[in-house]
Amino acid sequence: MSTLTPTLTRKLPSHMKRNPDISLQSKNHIIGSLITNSLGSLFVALTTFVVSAADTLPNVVLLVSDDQGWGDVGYHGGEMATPNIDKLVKEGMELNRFYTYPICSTTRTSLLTGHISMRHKVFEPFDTHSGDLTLSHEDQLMNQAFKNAGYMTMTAGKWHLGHTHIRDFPINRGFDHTYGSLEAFPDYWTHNGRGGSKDWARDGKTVFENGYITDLFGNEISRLIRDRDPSKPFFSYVAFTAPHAPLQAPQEYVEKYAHIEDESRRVFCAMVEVLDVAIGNVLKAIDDEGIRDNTIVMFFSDNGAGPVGDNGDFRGRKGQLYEAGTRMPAAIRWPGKIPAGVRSEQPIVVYDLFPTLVDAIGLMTDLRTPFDGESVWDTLRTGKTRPRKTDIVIGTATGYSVHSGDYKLVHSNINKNAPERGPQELVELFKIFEDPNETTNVANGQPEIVEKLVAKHAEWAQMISEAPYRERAGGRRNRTGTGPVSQGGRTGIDAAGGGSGDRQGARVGGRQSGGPRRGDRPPPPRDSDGNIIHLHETVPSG
Ligand SMILES: [Ca+2]
Repeated sequence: MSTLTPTLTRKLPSHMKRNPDISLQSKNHIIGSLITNSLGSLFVALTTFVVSAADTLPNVVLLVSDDQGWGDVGYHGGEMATPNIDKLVKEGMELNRFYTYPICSTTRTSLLTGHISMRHKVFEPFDTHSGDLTLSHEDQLMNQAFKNAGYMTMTAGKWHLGHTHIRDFPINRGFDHTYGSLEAFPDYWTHNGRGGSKDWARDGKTVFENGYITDLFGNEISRLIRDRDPSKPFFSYVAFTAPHAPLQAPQEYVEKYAHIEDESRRVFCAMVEVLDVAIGNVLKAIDDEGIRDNTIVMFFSDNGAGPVGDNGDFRGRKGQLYEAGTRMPAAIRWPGKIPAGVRSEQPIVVYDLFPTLVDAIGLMTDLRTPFDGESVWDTLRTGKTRPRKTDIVIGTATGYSVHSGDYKLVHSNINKNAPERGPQELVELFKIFEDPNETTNVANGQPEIVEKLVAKHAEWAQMISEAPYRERAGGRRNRTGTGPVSQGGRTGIDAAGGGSGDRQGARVGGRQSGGPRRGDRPPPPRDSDGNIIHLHETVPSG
């Protein structure tokens, strides 16, 4: 394929050179006219045509970690071993300014829709209080676009984009193969979800397996890659739960970090290392299948770390709009297409990925709402930076941030449904390239910039101001330490506490898993054994 374009453009009439949409049939016709020129041309043209016809669309593998902070990777000086992630960064392009939303479900919504999460009324994690919230059924998801293009689509990991209504389950959202949990943070050993019952399924059917979740996700995707129909390209979305709470890890990995005094951090580091091993497992499957050169692999964390993780010197933490919550370790590899060993300083946001992949691969989409993001494929091909065409807009249920040129605006506490005695509305402006740690608010000195950005993004502020608001009282699945536990033939460690809750203070008074939790939406449907039902036909009537 790579030699086809030069061959054509060298000899094409000028009006055709300008037409990037030239069809294969047209190319064939043109080749037909070119081959009469000489025997040499004949050989070149036939060879290149055969290569282009046999060429296949690239596979895509998205490796997403959960609450892994900026400093929780080896290549950023992290204290845990992540040789596979580090190698991926070297073999691909390091994305040094890659932004996500500061919370799981909002990042995942933006990733799969190519839209600003607020557009779909997703401001917070999908959980017991999410009401009838659903990932948009109005618009095509990224994986659906790949499926329509003939890709085999697979996902392993946590879904966290709807667990109450069957229509929202991943098996009904355009994935040929699904594996893992519907909810956010199943137990790493028992695979039990909220309420203490099984939340673990393959292709929509509950399965009972032994094993540590992170290993299982890596194994599943590796197996699917090895067993795939090689005549079809594949799209793989791997949504690891590590190193999100509950803090649990295999003992042999925890022992490698015995020098770390804090038990929670010790287990967290072990969780990240097992994550890295699982990523290595997937990358090995790609290599063993001989498809490395035709596979786009992207790695990133879904949001910044909670208190057990390491967000480097960045301000804030998970759940917040400051850089610690949103600027993530990330890399992308596509040998021969994306220059290796380059660090890109191009600001990229998670909802750019869908339009970027569409652009890079030439996918057709069927969107009702245009992308909010922009293709950054031109910058990935070259490693060069350029001014963005669109601002980066990131939001939560209480505020939003805007990256625009040299500036970052953070507009906080604008939800009208928040208690009056809560934090007061706040506008901050940072020169984000000069001041990446957001130490100096320059809003007072630059009122015209603030005014312009606030006015420009009033639509999002309006949505956030009217969003449902809820206090996050109590903890989130902080588990009490139980010492070594034997699960799935492997000895593991549960660390005390360590839940990386979404809000500062949410960890106080953590509850044990297993008890019922009050909420304003029904719990997931369950079968007679209490397992969460993943398939439509097994839902009890009524
Ligand atoms: Ca997360």
